[in-house]
Amino acid sequence: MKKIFLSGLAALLCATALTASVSAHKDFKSWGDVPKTATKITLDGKLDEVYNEGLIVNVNLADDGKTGTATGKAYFVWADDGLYCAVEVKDPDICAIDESKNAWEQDGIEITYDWANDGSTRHKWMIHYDGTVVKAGDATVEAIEAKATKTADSYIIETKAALPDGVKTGSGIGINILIDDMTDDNSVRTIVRSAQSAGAGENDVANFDYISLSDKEVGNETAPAAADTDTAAAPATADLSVIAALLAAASGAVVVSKKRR
Ligand SMILES: [Ca+2]
Ligand SMILES: [Ca+2]
Repeated sequence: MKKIFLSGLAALLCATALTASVSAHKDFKSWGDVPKTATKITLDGKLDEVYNEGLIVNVNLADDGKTGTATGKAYFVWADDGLYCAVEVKDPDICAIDESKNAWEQDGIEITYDWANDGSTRHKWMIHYDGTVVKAGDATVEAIEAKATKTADSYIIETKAALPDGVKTGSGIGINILIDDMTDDNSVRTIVRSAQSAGAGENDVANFDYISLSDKEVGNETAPAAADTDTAAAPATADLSVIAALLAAASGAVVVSKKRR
């Protein structure tokens, strides 16, 4: 009787776990809040300092059974002039661009935004490691700017997408990011995903989770040292109290040493 109860309980727990994992993307979970940058981003294919204060997402889950080993990190911040996404990719085998192949069969990244966050539109761009932009779905090439830099075994693609009307603080934006990692002389394609988009597919925006444009501000320059002149009296007061404290401590120390004798 007890055995039956326990196996029933185990089955129930399994069923609950399965339901949770299958329905993950239907629940439209947030990847996190994207802060607004007060420091202007330079769109040059290099990581501005302020990206370290942005929303950062690992893109490192490769398709099983493929030869690609690329991993990446996506950084998001936003400003009034657009949503910035920079992806730094470590790819030990960057293959030459092959124009005879499809846009998704080149080393590079894919970014998809569903600006309304309702699964109705698919603004997707495939951006090769050299910064070439190829649009897909409802996207236009003009809607995104991309710059890229490359080293022997890594590249950074920095993008700025203009915010459509109505997208503002508090807006959710359906999101998918992946890396196309070509290997074996550009013949094998490995898709590398983030944990958040694993299982969401490449094009089914109805399954995508989202990011949120936060009112949290980052990158603010620290206030200039005007306090030095405006509050000149304050340090003097502080100095006196520090001296008083030191004197008190010193006299205390004398008392203690007397007691120890
Ligand atoms: Ca930059
Ligand atoms: Ca590659």
